[in-house]
Amino acid sequence: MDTSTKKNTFVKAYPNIALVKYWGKFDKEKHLAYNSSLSISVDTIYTLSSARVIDERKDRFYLNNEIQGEKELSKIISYLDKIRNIYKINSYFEIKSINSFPTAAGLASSASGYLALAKAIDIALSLNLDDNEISALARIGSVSASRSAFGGFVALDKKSEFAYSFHSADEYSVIFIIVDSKKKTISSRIAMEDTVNNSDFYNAWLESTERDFTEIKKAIVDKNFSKIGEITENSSMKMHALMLAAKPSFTYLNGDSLKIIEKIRMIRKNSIECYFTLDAGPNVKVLVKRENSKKLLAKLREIYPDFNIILCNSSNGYEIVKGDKIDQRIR
Ligand code: 2P0
Repeated sequence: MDTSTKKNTFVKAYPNIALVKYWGKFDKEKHLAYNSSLSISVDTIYTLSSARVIDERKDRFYLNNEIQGEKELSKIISYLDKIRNIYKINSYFEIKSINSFPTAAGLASSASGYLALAKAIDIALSLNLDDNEISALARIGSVSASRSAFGGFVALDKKSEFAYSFHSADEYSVIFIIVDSKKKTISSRIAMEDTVNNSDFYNAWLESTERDFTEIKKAIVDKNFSKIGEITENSSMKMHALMLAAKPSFTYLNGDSLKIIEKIRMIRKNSIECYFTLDAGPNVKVLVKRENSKKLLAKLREIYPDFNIILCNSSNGYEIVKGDKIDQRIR
């Protein structure tokens, strides 16, 4: 790709929502996960990123068209330092990113964000990495980002460097119920360290999660939605229980999260089969069969008129998009 083609080239990456959650790193430098995880990649909400080598000695980072100060920039710089170190290069970058949804609110923005960034760097440096290598490069930014390299159901084996596509997920949708779009006050990294070190349940988490991982794969292949949903809810509740039982105890859940969990159980019992999952934040994601997704969306919007509720189908992984129009949107 020559420089003129690269100029208008953007990476559009999508978040993924873990059904079997990853929680805890055994190698904090290399970002290798203690446990296996399995996610569904979603469409509709995305991060759009470009990277360009600049003739300066410091990186620049624009997020949603605003130049970022030291705090946000330092995270990007430490990621780019890792890349400079791996590829033994001395280049500095201007990174431009747009998130179509709230950043760092437990909505997997780091997954789409680091995947978009990894691929944008690959393009800027003409590294020609394959998707396994892109997955691994995104992982050193954020473990969950490695799963956004692929579409459908995606698996990441414990301690593995890259994720892999496990199965199509065309029959399923995820509805996001955004109860709070503020940035989380405790980062996932800190929360994970606290639970690994201070939760008596951590070993039980590791053992049961490998079982969940094996069983959900079977349920996906068997198209056993009830089993997929049962494992999904249990994995999420176990992860939050780890934090509730840490010393000191903390939680990402709030009153709205708990009320919505109850409501999803009621809807499941009375009308539409659907299952909840929550990540490092109070926002609720609901897994539903695609054939019922619009009906469930309408019902949830009627019940919760004040919350932003977004319907996503499963995505096919990241995309490369080109064009001056996008270039103008990202100034
Ligand atoms: C996951 N989460 O499997 C789990 C479940 C949130 C809850 O991975 O420290 O941004 O950068 O590896 O990947 C969110 O944390 O954390 C996450 P780091 P990441 O999706």
